[in-house]
Amino acid sequence: MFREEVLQGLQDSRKELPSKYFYDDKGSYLFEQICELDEYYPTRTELGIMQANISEIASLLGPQCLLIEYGSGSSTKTRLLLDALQSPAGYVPIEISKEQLLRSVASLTQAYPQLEVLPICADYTGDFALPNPSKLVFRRVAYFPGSTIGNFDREPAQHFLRQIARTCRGGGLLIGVDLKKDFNILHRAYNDAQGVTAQFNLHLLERINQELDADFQLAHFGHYAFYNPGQSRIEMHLVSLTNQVVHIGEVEISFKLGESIWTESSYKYTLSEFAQLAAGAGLTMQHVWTDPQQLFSVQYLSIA
Ligand code: AVI
Repeated sequence: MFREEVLQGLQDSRKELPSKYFYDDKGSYLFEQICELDEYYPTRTELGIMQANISEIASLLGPQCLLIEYGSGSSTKTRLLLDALQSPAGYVPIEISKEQLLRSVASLTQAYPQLEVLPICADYTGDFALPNPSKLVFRRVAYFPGSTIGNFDREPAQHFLRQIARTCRGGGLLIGVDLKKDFNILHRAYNDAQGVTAQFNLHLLERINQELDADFQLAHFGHYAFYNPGQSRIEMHLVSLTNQVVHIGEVEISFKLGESIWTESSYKYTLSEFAQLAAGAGLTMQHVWTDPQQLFSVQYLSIA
């Protein structure tokens, strides 16, 4: 799958690579470093919103809810919710990395001995069967923090929300959504002074070298991220700094000087734009929490 998607993406007239491939061990580590940067406001802002409003959030989710986390990673943010929820019926972390899933399940079961943890090792955008907890479920609630929804183009984002709506019929979705703001704040967040985001972006080429027998020279590509206001998204690219030919196994890919590989989009929404997107997928905005500067939002949407 990785090889096919990489070759297909690089043989297109507009070269692109799927951003989901950033997250191998080193990529996940670099992303954690990004989350700690002064310039990268989303992580700490979302955490602050959650901390400030956790009792209200927990009471909206209600007692005996089955919490289903899409792309649970290390489940660190989830602990805040698990601490506050009233007798949760269970926790279903969905994570593609088996090692990460096993690690987080082990530490969660230790920290929450009463909680039934029902892990699913899968790509959360695909199909999976939801396990049945032994406790009575009053409401299924999907949890999708981090504004990862911003990394989906609009149509796939709506498709994914529709999938959540099917899984959690009669329940809801708790989601982190990054908001539109001053372009300069956005620009800094994706062009940090230490160059960690550049390293994260370039690591995709390193991963292709390691896993697909390729010979990308990282010094021959440059990190380029900007806000595209017409499309309401940050676009992240790797720009070829020279005319060059790269090999992926037997396949040759040529790059002209200045040609780019589009590696990620990160869409930013107004509250009403997101409410409209969600409504199209059958979700109704119930409550929105933001920070004082309105940089980020945590939203609870209900599903009929
Ligand atoms: C995971 N995702 C929400 C991040 C974002 O802000 O779009 C990924 C990222 N890319 C560069 N910096 C962070």
